[in-house]
Amino acid sequence: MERLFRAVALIALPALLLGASLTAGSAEAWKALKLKVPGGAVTDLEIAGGTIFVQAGRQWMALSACTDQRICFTPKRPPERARPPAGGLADGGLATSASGDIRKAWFAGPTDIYGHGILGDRIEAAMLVAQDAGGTRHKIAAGAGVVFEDLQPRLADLDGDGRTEIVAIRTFTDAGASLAVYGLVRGKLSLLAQTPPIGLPSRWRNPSAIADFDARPGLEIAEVVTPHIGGTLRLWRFDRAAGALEAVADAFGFSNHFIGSRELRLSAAADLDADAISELALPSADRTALRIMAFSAGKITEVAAVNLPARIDKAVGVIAEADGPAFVTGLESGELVLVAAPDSATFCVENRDKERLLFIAQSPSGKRQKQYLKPAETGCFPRQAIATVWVFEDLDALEGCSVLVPATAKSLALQSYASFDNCDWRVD
Ligand SMILES: [Ca+2]
Ligand SMILES: [Ca+2]
Ligand SMILES: [Ca+2]
Repeated sequence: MERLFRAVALIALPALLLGASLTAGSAEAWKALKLKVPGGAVTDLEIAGGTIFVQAGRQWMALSACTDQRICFTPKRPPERARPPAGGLADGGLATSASGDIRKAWFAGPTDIYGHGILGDRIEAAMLVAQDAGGTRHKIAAGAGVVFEDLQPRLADLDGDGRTEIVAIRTFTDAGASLAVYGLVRGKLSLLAQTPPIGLPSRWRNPSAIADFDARPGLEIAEVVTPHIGGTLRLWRFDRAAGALEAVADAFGFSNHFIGSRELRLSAAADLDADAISELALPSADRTALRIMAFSAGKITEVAAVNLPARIDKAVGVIAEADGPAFVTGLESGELVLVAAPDSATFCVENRDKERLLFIAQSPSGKRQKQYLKPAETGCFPRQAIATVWVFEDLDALEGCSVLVPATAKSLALQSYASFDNCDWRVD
């Protein structure tokens, strides 16, 4: 390699900077890329303040998008998870909001009246507590024969009126789970709207995300109904005046939880195409694929379904790459995967010459990756790792060709090879 790159350095480099045309991305699918994690198998994944943290070999690391390896790992512990005050659910979380009339919410009043036991233990909550902007606490009971089969309330201003709504799973011990919305009404914590329960005991549901999933004002609630037995993805719209949740759309074949787990975040919303409307990533029913779904005109459509080497068992996080958001999640196998759109995923080079040739991709900082490509063969490299592509007849060749790859380029083809930098390249 030493010899090769010394030789390369001698080549005159009038590297043709070809005018790149921004053609539409190819029909290439979204991809899962296995991330090489320092420390090996990932044992835990946490998301805090928009940052994804993973634990491997007892070491916690924060993930960030970076140029050469795509994802960089920095030793760092996630902040301690906020817990409810005394009397709160022991394994519950504390929800906080920076604005609105309700600033904190948590579940309290542990009870064992419901034996479903799918959230880590057989203890659920009998009480919802909210703390308002003035620091006053307000309580409401789940009701007779009813529990909050949930770990942490979700705070959001669903209808954009400046008042905070609380979204919780309210389960009837004889009829299963319903999705409920609470809020302050004249200073009193009140049930504002709820869906019908599923209809059978031991039937649960898990919210996936609260975001603007359609072009209409307000945030919608995306949830998975019966995630353990072949779940339905359902979108709900909150109507405060009508005191109702209105079902907007349905799709089948999802899961965002497995029995016994306290991790409820097996899904994430992100605006993937920069149209200010969120898309949703969540596992398939058997959790061996990450499905990316979009909502429009009352319909749910699949943007992509990315197969994974093992089942998802950790939270799904969003990471902002240069070309747009991508998803990171952990698998039962201890693997960590990045699920990314084709544009941000890879940059592919096609060999249209009639000889087998050696292609070397060089990153902005000088890191190199090589691949031999046969005639008509295409090789792909991580997109952000490409600044220059070289081609040689073989590793011992003294001269070859190079081309600078503009940041806007989608793909590259070598039309024909000729030594001394006389190659014919095509950049798209
Ligand atoms: Ca509101
Ligand atoms: Ca909306
Ligand atoms: Ca969008």
